[in-house]
Amino acid sequence: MKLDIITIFPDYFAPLDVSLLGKARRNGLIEMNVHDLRLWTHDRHRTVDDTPYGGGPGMVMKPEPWGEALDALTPPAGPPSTGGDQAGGGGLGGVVPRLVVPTPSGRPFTQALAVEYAAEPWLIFACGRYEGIDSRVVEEARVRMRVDEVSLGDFVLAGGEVAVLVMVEAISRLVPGVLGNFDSVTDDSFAPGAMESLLEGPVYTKPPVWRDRAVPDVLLSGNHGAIARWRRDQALRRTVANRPELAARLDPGDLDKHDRQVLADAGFPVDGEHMAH
Ligand code: 6GU
Repeated sequence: MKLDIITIFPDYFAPLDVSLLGKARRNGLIEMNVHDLRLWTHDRHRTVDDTPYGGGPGMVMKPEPWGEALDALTPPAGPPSTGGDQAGGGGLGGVVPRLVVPTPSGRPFTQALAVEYAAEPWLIFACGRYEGIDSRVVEEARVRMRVDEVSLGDFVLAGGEVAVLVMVEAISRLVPGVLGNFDSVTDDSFAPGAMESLLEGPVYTKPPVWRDRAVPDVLLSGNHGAIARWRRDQALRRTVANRPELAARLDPGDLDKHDRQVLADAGFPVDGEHMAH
């Protein structure tokens, strides 16, 4: 998989060399390139922003550097090239990249979207700053490639860089070979196809007693059925406490009698057809 990141702050992406991502990069599992948007400016001050039409606070990113950056990274429009893999500046054979634009006005970034992105051969991330990028950039890019404006949640960051780090980490760990242990992906709380979104319960390791606090006996019992049941109880309780809207979406058909008792004890009774609340 190939990832291109366009930003006015390439230094933000130093963490891509660390830990899991650094290893995936060094192993060649993921090719990541960070590009300074100012390379595609031509004035003395390397200007990337200007005042918004219609007035209002802050600044807007100018379209020209973005247009040139995307042109430079992507194959030219038109019939498929016959010139082999290197045709089209930076192109990846006949592959068209998918463009991801982080913005608080975007569609939610979810585990399902991370799974989708992890299956793409080529992603380009366009990090906006200030009040955002001139809208014509996304409009024009859509003519040539799939474009998603994506948000991490209902809060506002100062720019897209940190959001892209978050997305790249979520995506990369889903690329086959990046994580050692494939189960840690399929067990994810929000793994699509898990059908049931339960938060993970608490975890413990040695020593068995720490500062007078013992690890729950059941986890040391060797009784795998009892352990699985206990973990599910904890997951149900934590989901009700921290994410009642997820608990409300549980399919009653997936809940056995014991589940219903645990939910009722947590103040979240199941009414048969639909969840209460
Ligand atoms: Cl993707 N970008 C910015 N700037 N702020 C955000 C965000 C993205 N997601 C939540 N807040």
